[in-house]
Amino acid sequence: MTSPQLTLYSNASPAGYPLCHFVDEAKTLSLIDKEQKSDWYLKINPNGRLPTLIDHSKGNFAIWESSAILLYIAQHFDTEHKISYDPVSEPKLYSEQLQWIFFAHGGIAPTNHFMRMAPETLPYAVARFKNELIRLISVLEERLKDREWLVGSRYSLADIKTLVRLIEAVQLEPNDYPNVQKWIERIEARPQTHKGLGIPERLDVEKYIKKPLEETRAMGAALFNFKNVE
Ligand SMILES: N[C@@H](CCC(=O)N[C@@H](CS)C(=O)NCC(=O)O)C(=O)O
Repeated sequence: MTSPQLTLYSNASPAGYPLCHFVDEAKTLSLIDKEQKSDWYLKINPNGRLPTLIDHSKGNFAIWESSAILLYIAQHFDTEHKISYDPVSEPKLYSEQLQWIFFAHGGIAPTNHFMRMAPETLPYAVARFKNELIRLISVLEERLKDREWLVGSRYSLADIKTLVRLIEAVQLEPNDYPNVQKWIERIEARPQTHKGLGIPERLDVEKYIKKPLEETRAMGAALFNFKNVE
């Protein structure tokens, strides 16, 4: 599935990790140096964020938005559908796969900011997103009660996308969610996934989840300049 045709501009982030095991060349950009806002990068990604994929085999075609990249890689490089579902021969499973990818991208991903990165604790915002995250994880717990993978009977893009967005699920005790916990272990045990979670640096899911607030807050300030408006 890997191909020298692809270059991924990424970093150690939940948007980037699901993509890393599919590409031969992963280039890390420095957020501290604001490389994602440089002129050359904005030409390939007008949104000025990581990740971006370049497909050299198609005239250096650029794809941005992590879930769009994931689907692009599957469409062109997972033609045997080892880790994705086929829209033509498996339309219902393909649709379910999309549903869970959107659930993770639009639902889980935005819950992180006020709980972990904001420079001050805003009680309403923290409660709102923490409750929402707990609700979303409960949806996963229920979904996984009698199945190994989120969609169908095999590991797919839906699993990796959702797992990596979950790393932001701070302060949640894994024991409260045994089905989710076992599913995380199943995903991490897959050699390809394990490899991908090591690029550009090893993602330790458990450790990331338990990162103290001071650390994630400092990260938000350093990388994204999150601060109060004066
Ligand atoms: N919806 C986008 C979000 C991408 C995103 O937020 N990327 C972060 C990665 S840490 C980033 O580039 N942040 C830098 C910035 O905000 O300038 C996606 O999924 O690709």
